[in-house]
Amino acid sequence: MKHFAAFLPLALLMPACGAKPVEGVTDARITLPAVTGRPGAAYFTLTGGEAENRLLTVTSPQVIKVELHDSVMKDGMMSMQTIEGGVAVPVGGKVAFEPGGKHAMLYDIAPSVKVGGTIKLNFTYANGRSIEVDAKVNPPGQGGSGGHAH
Ligand SMILES: [Cu+2]
Repeated sequence: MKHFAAFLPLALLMPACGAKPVEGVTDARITLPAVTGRPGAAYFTLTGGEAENRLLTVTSPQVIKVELHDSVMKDGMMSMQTIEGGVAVPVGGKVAFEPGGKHAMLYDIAPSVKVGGTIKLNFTYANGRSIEVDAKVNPPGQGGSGGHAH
């Protein structure tokens, strides 16, 4: 009975229609740098599944190095911090990586990656799961590249 009682609040979080939350990545897109050689940025939404998970890394076969960053306001200036230890994805929740907030910084993007095309992004989670998505490639400046000057 003790275990059943502990499980109940979790069940109440589920949508009324009975649909189970699906862990995944939606709306993935990247913005190319305005100047070749500068980093680009990737944005996406993480959706939580039936168990809490944690996004650990984002990688791409077309990018040398990817870092997870958060944007923070400091002394009236927007600056970026590397996210340490990954990002928690709650059960059935959503975590948005978007301009002005969390993002993945893309260092050294392959020249074959062009506006209008796609780029492969791999999302690796704490439970060992890996999700590959094709992200849309947007031109520089679209989706707010402000605050990306490292
Ligand atoms: Cu950044």
